[in-house]
Order: sequence, then structure tokens, then C-alpha cells
Amino acid sequence: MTGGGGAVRTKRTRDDLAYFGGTPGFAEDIRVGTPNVPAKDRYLELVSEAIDRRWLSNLGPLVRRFEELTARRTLRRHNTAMNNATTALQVAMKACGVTGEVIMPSFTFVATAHAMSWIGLTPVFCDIDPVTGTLDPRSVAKAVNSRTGAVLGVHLWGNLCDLAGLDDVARGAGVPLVLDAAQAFGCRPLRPGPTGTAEVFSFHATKVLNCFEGGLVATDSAEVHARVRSLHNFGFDEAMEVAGPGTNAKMNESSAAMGIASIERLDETLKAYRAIHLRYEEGLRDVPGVTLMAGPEGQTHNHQYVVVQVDPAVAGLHRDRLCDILGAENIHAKRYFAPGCHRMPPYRADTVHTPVDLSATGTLTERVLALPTGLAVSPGDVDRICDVIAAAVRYG
Ligand code: T4K
Repeated sequence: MTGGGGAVRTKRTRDDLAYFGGTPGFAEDIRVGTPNVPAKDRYLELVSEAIDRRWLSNLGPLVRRFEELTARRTLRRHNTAMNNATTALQVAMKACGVTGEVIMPSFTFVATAHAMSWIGLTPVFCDIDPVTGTLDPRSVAKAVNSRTGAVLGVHLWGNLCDLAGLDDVARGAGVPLVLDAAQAFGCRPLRPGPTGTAEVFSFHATKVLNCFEGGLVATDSAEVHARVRSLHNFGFDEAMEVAGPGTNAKMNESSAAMGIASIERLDETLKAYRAIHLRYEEGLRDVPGVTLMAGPEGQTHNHQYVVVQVDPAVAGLHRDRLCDILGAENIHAKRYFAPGCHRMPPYRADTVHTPVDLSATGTLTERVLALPTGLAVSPGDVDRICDVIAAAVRYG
């Protein structure tokens, strides 16, 4: 928990804000992405067993156990644990035989685009739904052409993308639908429907479930699964013969120990995230121009990110100024995600990446701000953060 700040104040004056010369509200930094460590002793016990066993990597028993435990959450037949989601995305694409262009949102963490270009695929950026921030199938339909090799949807902030809409477009184009679910462990549709060919999760330190670093490819296809298993382990097949080229994307036993210890407590963790989200909702309800982004209906949600949209015309200040005011109070928010990938140096020069209008992306990249959440954030912390935001809008 973060200390400092004194008692909750419902109305700060301008002089209370550090940005204008007051005293910072939090004695210690409070930041987006502070890792969850819900079961340190259990992790130490499991990692100690692995050390005694002298089996530390190469598909060990803890990795196998972790893969089994993830099945309850991914609801997929086959799960392969990996070293991170960036390489897992690459392995998934190779396993699906994708070549050419990959249609994806620009509004995502840059790893989505980099993972593709690093293996010789061309990211093609499409626009998003302005409410959920996820890939808009109508925009995707406009970008499909003979070079399209896959559609890559991103479950942004845990918001599941329009699976039915994207599945329709991908089927029409005769290409696989792959899902970047790096931010969506614990998020599932409530009703059955299309699930894509493969889905990739991240267990980076900043994620709701963390393995220090980690990733997962989940699929219902036995063929894709067999290729994933081989590709992530130097191209070895079941008989440990080299079936083709492969990489080293294996998860190690220490990461799996952290994953097991954390997944055993995942229900409690998700409950805490939901409570924090509701508290922000309450605390920001009456702050003009600062709107908590809502997830779509019809899914379970991990509430891993608390994201607000700052409308400068109503709030009277820009998102960047709000971010600076919070920073002066030792509250470290993140611009998740700005700028859009299409504005970044590797992608902005070549128009092949931007065949369609990206105006919804342009608006959200200018307005969104992720606020601290997770097991290290207390209800009192949330109250104080909301209090600073309200004061910033009043005086900023
Ligand atoms: N696709 C999507 C849609 C993704 O969001 C990501 C990753 C990927 C693919 C790729 O997954 P991985 O290959 O990483 O498995 C962070 C994470 O590093 C990244 O994993 C994540 N998305 C992204 C959304 O957030 P940055 O550049 O924001 O990291 P950084 O260093 O600024 O840290 C974020 C915050 O967390 C800071 O406030 C500091 C805090 N932090 C971080 C670490 C690592 C801690 O307090 N302790 C820590 O140990 O990317």
C-alpha cells in the first residue's frame, strides 16, 4: 500500500496541488503496472522444489502444471506456455502459416506491430470502435486485399474485440483470425461464438497474472497446437526429431512457479481489481470531462487497466497536463496507448501501413490515460487519486 497524503479530502484547493507549488500527495510513488505478488511464500516453495529437482527449463513439470491450470481461464483445448507474448505472437503466426500483410489496430502496445514486422510480416493498421478501443470490422473490410495474410484483433484493456464481426471478415478473406489477448487473461465471452484460430496471452510483470515474464498460445486446433509445440522448441517434434526451423520460446520453471502461485489466487486478485474499478467509477462520476472507459457487455472482465478518457473541451485541460499534475503528486499514470503505432518511426513513413482512415484512433490516442490499479493499490489510494483528478479539472 502507498502511504502519505493524509486524510481523504473531498475538495483540494489549487494551492494543495504539487504542480502549482503545494506538497505532493503521496509520500511514495504509486504507479500503473506495480506487479502483483499474491503468494510469495508459495512461489518460493515451488521454485525451491525446482532447484532441488535440478530441472529448471525445457518443458519441466511446473510449466506443464501451469499449462493445465490456464485451461480453466482460456477455455481452449491446448495451451502452450512461453517466455513472453511477443515471441508467442510470432510463433502463433508461423504456426498459422501467415505470410504478407497482417491487419491490426494501430491503437495497441507497439509489441503487436513489432512482433509481426520482426518476422517479415507487414502490419496494416485499421481503425477502432471509439467506445471499446478494439478493432472495427468495417474498417478491416476496407483494408483486405490479395496480400492479406491474417487479421490480428487485440483485446485492448481486456475488452474482447468484436469476435463475430472480425471472424466474418477473416473468413470472407480466407485468412486466419489471430487474437492478441496479452491484456485479457480472465476475460471470456459469456456466450459461445467464434474464438479465432489462436489466441496469445501475456504474463509480463505488469499483468493481472504475472510470471515475471511469460506468454501463452491457446488454440482449439490440434494441428496449430502441434506446430506451436514444435516451433517454440527449436523445431523438435514429439519424437524429438527436428521437423523444421524453430525458435526458443520456452517458459522456464521459475516463471511457471510464479504463474502457478498467482493463478491459485486469481479469483481473489480479480475481485480486488473489480472493487478498485468500481471505486474509481464512483470517485470520478461527477468530474466533468473525465470518463472511465467502459468494457463491452457479455464478457467476464479482468479490469486490469483503469483507463479514463479526458475530453479537453469539457475538462478544460488536456490529458497530458492531467498526467503531469498527477505525476507531481507521485501518481504515475500511463498514456496507454499513445501515439498510435502508425505514428511511430518504423511505420509512419510508408503508406502501405495506413490504407484507411484512423480518426477514432486519433481521438483516443490524444485522450486516454491509464490510472494505477492492482493489489498494491488501496481503496484510500483510489480516493486520493480521484481527489487529485477532481482538483486538476477544477484548477488545471
Ligand atoms: N500485445 C499487447 C496488446 C501488449 O499490451 C503487450 C505488452 C504485448 C503484446 C507484449 O507482451 P510481452 O512480450 O511483454 O509479454 C508494459 C509491459 O512491459 C508490456 O508487457 C505491456 N504489454 C505494456 C502494456 O506495458 P511499458 O513500456 O509500459 O513498461 P514500463 O517499463 O513503462 O512499465 C509499466 C509500469 O509498470 C511502470 O509504471 C513501471 C511499472 N513496473 C514495471 C515493471 C516491469 C513496476 O512497478 N515493476 C516492474 O517490475 O510496457
